[in-house]
Amino acid sequence: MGGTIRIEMSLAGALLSGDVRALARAISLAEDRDPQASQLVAEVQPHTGNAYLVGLTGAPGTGKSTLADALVKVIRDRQQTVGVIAVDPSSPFTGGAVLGDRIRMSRHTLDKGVFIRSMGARGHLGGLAAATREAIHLLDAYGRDVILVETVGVGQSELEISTICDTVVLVLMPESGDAVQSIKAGILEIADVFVINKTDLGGAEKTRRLIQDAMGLGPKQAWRAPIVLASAAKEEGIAQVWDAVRAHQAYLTESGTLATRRQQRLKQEVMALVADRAREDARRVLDGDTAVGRRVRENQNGKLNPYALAEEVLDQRASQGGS
Ligand SMILES: Nc1nc2c(ncn2[C@@H]2O[C@H](COP(=O)(O)OP(=O)(O)OP(=O)(O)O)[C@@H](O)[C@H]2O)c(=O)[nH]1
Ligand SMILES: [Mg+2]
Repeated sequence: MGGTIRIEMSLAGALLSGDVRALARAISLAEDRDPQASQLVAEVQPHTGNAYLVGLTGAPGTGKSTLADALVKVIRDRQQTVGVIAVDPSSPFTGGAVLGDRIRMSRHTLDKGVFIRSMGARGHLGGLAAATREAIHLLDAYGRDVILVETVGVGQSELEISTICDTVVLVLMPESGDAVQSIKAGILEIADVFVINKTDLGGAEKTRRLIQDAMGLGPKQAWRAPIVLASAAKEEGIAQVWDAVRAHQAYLTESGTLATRRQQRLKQEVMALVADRAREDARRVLDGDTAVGRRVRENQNGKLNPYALAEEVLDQRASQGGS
């Protein structure tokens, strides 16, 4: 029909007008690391900044997806629209097809106030953080009141989530040892709200005391992260979880910390973009027909000085950038 190009050109407009297929397509472009996605984000940027971003993180299997599903219901009951992004670095799946999450969340599929999307690495290692940030901007511009971002707490991702979201909810479960692990790894500090999930299994009080004691050892904070006991599967304590998030939001707003957090976030995002670009440029210089590239490729004995080579690459970049 020859309509593809017209659709392409109006993708931003369609997204802003509330076309859910345009949103899904835009997020797929972000996931593919297609430059069109960055263009789109730039275009819709004036319409962003209204969504409240909530991160759900924690060890595998603690019930983050189940909690997200239960929270969606509470948020909808309170007349707010919501977008959910489930970030799964281990998944090569495309188009938001992490089946488990899909099925679990399927009761919301007919509700236009709910948009759920899984994001996998799609073979672009390291690109997932950038893709997630873009997806958040797109959902924000689309007009969602709340965006929930689920990340599995492995390695750095927990620390990263605090640079992406306004409120970080750390999901733990009783008797699993993950609370102890989190304490040891210094992860407690990133939590604005603790949720001890699966309280129906028992042992939650012990875990609560463990966290309380660990928190007591740390420096006094202006915001004392509350510990909420919940059972996502039984939908118990979920309203309390959401109330705790809203209380943290109120604290951030009244103390002026929200603005600082968002400045930090912008700074982090810019630094990440600069680092990505620099890495790409360096790769191009080293793989290209350049003196420094040739020397690295022809090197046999490993006796070249990497610092000097890095300087050369940076010089090369600077001279290329000037042309
Ligand atoms: N007993 C009990 N089981 C729960 C509760 N919440 C979640 N589960 C179960 O725990 C398992 C893991 O739940 P998910 O919601 O997939 O956990 P997750 O943290 O999203 O898992 P990953 O995304 O794989 O890290 C599922 O079998 C859930 O049914 C709860 O409150 N009580
Ligand atoms: Mg999950």
